[in-house]
Formats: sequence, structure tokens, C-alpha cells
Amino acid sequence: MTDLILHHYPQSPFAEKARLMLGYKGLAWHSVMIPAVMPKPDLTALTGGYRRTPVLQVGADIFCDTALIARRLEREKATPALFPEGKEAAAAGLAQFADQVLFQHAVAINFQPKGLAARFAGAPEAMVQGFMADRKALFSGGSASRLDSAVALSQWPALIGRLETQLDRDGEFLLGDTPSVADFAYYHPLWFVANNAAVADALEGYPAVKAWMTRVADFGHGSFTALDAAAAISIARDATPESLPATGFVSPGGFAIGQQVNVSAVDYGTDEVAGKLVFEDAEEVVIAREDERAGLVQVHFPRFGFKISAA
Ligand SMILES: N[C@@H](CCC(=O)N[C@@H](CS)C(=O)NCC(=O)O)C(=O)O
Repeated sequence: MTDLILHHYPQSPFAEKARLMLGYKGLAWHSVMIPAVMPKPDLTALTGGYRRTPVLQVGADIFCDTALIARRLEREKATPALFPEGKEAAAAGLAQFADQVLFQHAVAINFQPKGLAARFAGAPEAMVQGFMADRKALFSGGSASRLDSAVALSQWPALIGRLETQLDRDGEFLLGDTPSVADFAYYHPLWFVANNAAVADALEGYPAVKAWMTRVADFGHGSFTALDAAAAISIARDATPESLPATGFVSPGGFAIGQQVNVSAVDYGTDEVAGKLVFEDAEEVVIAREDERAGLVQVHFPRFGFKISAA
């Protein structure tokens, strides 16, 4: 089966970005719920250790990180485009800024004491402690550090004020009259703030931003049906990984196709995934690995934000 399968959980902002991109393209998909904290044995059977949310599965091919998921969805259905022709660098560059900088601000604003109390209202203390310990571990060993909430709150008016000014003056979307990946990347951190009543006032006073958020949310999530994790693993096991073309791309790290390598995120969630390098181009790195439960799978990573090292 080569249907699209999204592994995610409802509260994840990056998953919301992926769900909206699926909706924007009018795609049908299967939804597998994953835990918000480690361990995630069913997910890592597919990814080989990558733990972040969301992950897109297409048969025995596993796509990590929404920056690459966006490109895979573009391949699935070219129009409407996430990377409009002639705006490739602007779309990807703005998306990258939002996924990193705007997202870290939204997390810091959500995780200030009143935000945390509202987000976990009624949850057992052990669960809250477990979540915080998991997120501390998520950031250990990576290049990113958690942003202080006072700094985030201080910088927030600059980030949102610019957005307000632009949307008020020009265009329905960030690159003009049609949406791009930049809109979905800017949207998900703001959705995270808007969904927490204790901190949602950070979006007050920005009417053009609010109107744009409604336009983005209106794309919806496409049509989806629930799938359980065991079924997704069986689908991977029964599928043959897609054949990948020889590109002639010169590996900047000097890696050879067929070489055993480790790939990991640079910023956070840096768990290494080991496998045989099967494809490299300017945007994507793919390794093949054999899993006890999922069989032979190919795990795809974006080049930007990930490092490859010899095993
Ligand atoms: N650059 C990644 C970031 C993904 C990310 O940070 N996701 C968060 C959830 S919104 C996460 O993985 N948190 C830890 C977890 O879910 O285990 C992407 O674009 O997919």
C-alpha cells in the first residue's frame, strides 16, 4: 500500500502543520496516533530511532521532519503548490525561520508557569513531571537550547508585529495571493499559543494575523481514517521501498552510496538512526535499514538540520 500515513498526536504543533498541508492539497491519508513522550516503540520500529513528531509513512518509506514531508507531499500532488515556482528560496527560508525561531518563542510562552498550569490542568503531577523530564532529555546533546520565557515575551511583539504589518498591507498569504509552506510554518506556533487560554492573549491586538489564521485553518486536514500502529508496521513490512534514482550528486561529506552511516537531527531530538546510505541530493538524505518488525525500510531526512556521520 502506498497510501499516506501520518504518525502524530493531536496537540503537536508540527503535526498541525502537516495536517494542514494535507488539507491544503486535498489529500486523503491514514492517521496513526503516537505517544507524546518516549518510549515510542512502534514509531521507532519504522524510523530506527528518530522520535520527533510527526512522521509520514508511504509504504516502506518513512519521511522525517515536516520540511521534508512538505516536499514529499508536493511530489504526491504538485498543485496547489507549497513551493510556488520562482519563490522556492523565499518559501523554504521563511518556513525554516518560523519552524525554528517562531516555534521556540511559542513553546516558551506556552511553558511559562501560567501556560503550563492551564495546559496540564487536571493532569496527575507524575504525568506533568514525566513530560517535563522527557522534554529536558529531548534537548540534551543538541545545538538548540530552550528559550527563556521572559526573552520570548520581550521579542514576541517584533515577530508578530511584522507579520501584522505585512498582512495588513499586502496579500492574503505570506508570499502574496496564494499560500506556500511558509504560511503553514508560521501558522502552527501561533495555533499552539491560540490553543492555550492562559497565554492566548499574546495574539490580541493583531487583527490581520487573526484573519490570516482563519484563512489557513479553513484549509482543514483533508480526509483521513484512523489506522493502528501495528497495521502501519505490517504495511511497511509488506511493501517494497521505492526505487531511488542515481543523481550524480557529489556528497559534501564524501560519503559513498552503500556506505553505512548514522543520521541525526542537529538541534534537538538528536537520536542517531543507523543505516546504509542509498540516496543523497541537495535536499534529501535516505538510508535503508532492516527492522525486526517493519522489515526493510528507507528512512528519509531533509539535508538541512541533519548531520551524517560514518558508522
Ligand atoms: N523540525 C521538526 C520539528 C518537530 C518537532 O519539534 N516536533 C515536536 C512536537 S510539535 C516534537 O517532536 N516533540 C517531541 C515529541 O513529540 O516526542 C519538524 O519540522 O518536523
